Amino acid sequence: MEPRMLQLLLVLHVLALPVQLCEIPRGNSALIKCLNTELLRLSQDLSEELNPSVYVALRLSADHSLEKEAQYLQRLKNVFQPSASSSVAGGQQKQPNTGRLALYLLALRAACQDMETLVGRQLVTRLKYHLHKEKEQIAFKGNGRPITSYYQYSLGVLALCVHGKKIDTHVIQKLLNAEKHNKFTHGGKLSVDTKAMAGLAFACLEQANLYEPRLVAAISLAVQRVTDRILQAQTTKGTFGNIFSSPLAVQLLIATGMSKKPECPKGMDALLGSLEQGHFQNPMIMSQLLPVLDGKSYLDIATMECRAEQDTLELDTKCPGSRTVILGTKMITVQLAVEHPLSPETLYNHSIQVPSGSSLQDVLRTAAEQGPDQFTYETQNTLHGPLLTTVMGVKASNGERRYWQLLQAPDTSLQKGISDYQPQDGESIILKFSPW
Ligand code: B12
Ligand SMILES: *[C@@H]1O[C@H](CO)[C@@H](O)[C@H](O)[C@H]1NC(C)=O
Repeated sequence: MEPRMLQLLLVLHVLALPVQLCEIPRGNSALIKCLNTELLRLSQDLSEELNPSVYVALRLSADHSLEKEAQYLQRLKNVFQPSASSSVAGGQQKQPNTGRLALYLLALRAACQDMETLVGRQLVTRLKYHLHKEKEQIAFKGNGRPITSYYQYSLGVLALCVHGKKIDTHVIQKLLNAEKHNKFTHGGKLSVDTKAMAGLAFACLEQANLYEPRLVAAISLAVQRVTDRILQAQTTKGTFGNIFSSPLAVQLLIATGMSKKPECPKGMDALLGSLEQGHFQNPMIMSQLLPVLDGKSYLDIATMECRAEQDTLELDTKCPGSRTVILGTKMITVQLAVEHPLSPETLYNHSIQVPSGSSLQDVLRTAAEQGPDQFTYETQNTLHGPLLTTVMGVKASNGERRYWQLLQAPDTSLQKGISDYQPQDGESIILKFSPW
């Protein structure tokens, strides 16, 4: 054989090697860069909710705009450490919940901030106190449930862990118990998102070298079980749970060295496919996704050094149509019904006309402007977008563990919130007061 031919064969052989690891096929770098740029753009948009998770994603990326990241960090500090800045507008900022505080601490670690300062130590103490309160709730008042959720509880444990802080073993024990007894649910169904977040927390604790062998053994077992369950949760489409829980699920697989399993590249394919089709529009989900596409997980925050970073990310990268929604001139009809378990009749049931391309939130707004039965509703801003909290005067309260579930008639739970979901013509939406 001619030497050149041999060379060619060798090259072909290398190219044909199967992609065993959960790696991103090279051709997708433009797609990933667009996601990165979109998150950077969101961080500069003052009308967007400040979100430490967006900051974390920007920091975990290989490509940076260091100046813009620094500006965003400063804005986060102004909100989360109002004492540090003199005159924050309003001044009466609500205390962040466990999860937001945890995300903020993750952000500080991702910025390589020195925590051995007065403010730094105060923040760590505050998060420890939050977890203590959550733990008390689980043990005494909450019937095995924390104040917020096991998702936020896990975020709290993870955040302290990436800072190298030792966590009260009782706090860890409660999370281990919850895992054992399948307490990780989302509106009554098992939650892959929560499992993945708990798994990330366990994986961090396992590597921390701070706990006695018996506890470490229990933690290792939990890591195993959670990853096994997540692998089992893979659908034929390749997602783990639904597409929106898959970013965190793949983070866990990356963090636990499971990326060699065939499930991982399959999951990655599903994520890339959905990204290409523009299914990731929610800043929170986008921020959970970007690290995955760089082969990273939240565990990698623990070892970040913030040195020699590539400062080349530009806002003006050309990307296919971003979040701008074009409302059609065509009108569509959406049936809107409100159900409450204690009321034998539906509280409201009318058809609403909106321009095509409208969100469910637009439908609610239109319904509220129309008679004769007055539809009323209230929302609350969260890092995920506007959460529907009150309908027809009935408020969903955390204490009672009730929420306004969004359904497509008769009983398909929507996978998006009111601002992201766009109903089709003739679709029937039910707002149902449900337990979780
Ligand atoms: C816990 C949780 C819930 C709990 C929240 C109550 C509680 N006390 O914690 C309950 C069960 C009520 C809930 C409800 C819903 N959820 Co939910 N939820 C989560 C979960 C697991 C964690 C959220 C969290 O704590 N974040 C961390 C903290 C720090 O951020 P935060 O902003 O302070 O958190 C608040 C918001 O996230 C808000 N919230 C929770 N879910 C949703 C969903 C939407 C669309 C919005 C706007 C807000 C919101 O509740 C949190 C606590 O106050 C995420 C998983 C994930 N990957 O993020 C799914 C998740 C956000 N939920 C989701 C969905 C679809 C819903 C529902 C729309 C389901 C439905 N068909 O009704 C409803 C909301 C309906 C409404 N009224 O507007 C999806 C969103 C997907 C997307 N495309 O954006 C996720 C990603 C799960 C998934 N993989 O499908 N959820
Ligand atoms: C609302 O009304 C429509 C027709 O008017 C009916 O088909 C539908 O079953 C009603 N929905 C509920 C939830 O009662």
